[in-house]
Amino acid sequence: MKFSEQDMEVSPTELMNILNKIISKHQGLTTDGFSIESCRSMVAVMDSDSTGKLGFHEFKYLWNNIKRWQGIYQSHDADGSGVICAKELPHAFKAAGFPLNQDLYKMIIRRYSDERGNMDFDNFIGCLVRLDAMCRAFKTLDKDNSGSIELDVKEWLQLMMYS
Ligand SMILES: [Ca+2]
Ligand SMILES: [Ca+2]
Ligand SMILES: [Ca+2]
Repeated sequence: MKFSEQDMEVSPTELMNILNKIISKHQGLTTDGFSIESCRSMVAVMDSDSTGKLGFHEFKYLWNNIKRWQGIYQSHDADGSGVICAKELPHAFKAAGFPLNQDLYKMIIRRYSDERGNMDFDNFIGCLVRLDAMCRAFKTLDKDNSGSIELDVKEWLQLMMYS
């Protein structure tokens, strides 16, 4: 797919159409499709210049990550079930650059996987987009690199409500 820098402003609906078109061409990716809600959330966490859409650089960053995470999804679906089960998840997330502790993995499964602990492709991408964006937001706020940040209620709400 080709994108040009000028006419590049992707709305949540356009993002949904692009992603659903792509997954329809891929076998081995179990998914019930990207919903408008998950695309609105992805645009929100990626929209660093607050335009409500993804500009060229925002989209390119997202795009490159999705391609990389798709490869990780497929190579870490060890049993070939088409979904990432609870056992496969820590390995996949580690490979994506997110070595988390057991409690966080459990929480992520609770939020993004189905009742049997399986995560499908759109949930996997939605989760990683958010995780990546939240880690970057933290790093930006942690100006002295101390590993902890201080937020007032306004900053907290800005972070939480536009995501
Ligand atoms: Ca899904
Ligand atoms: Ca934007
Ligand atoms: Ca699997």
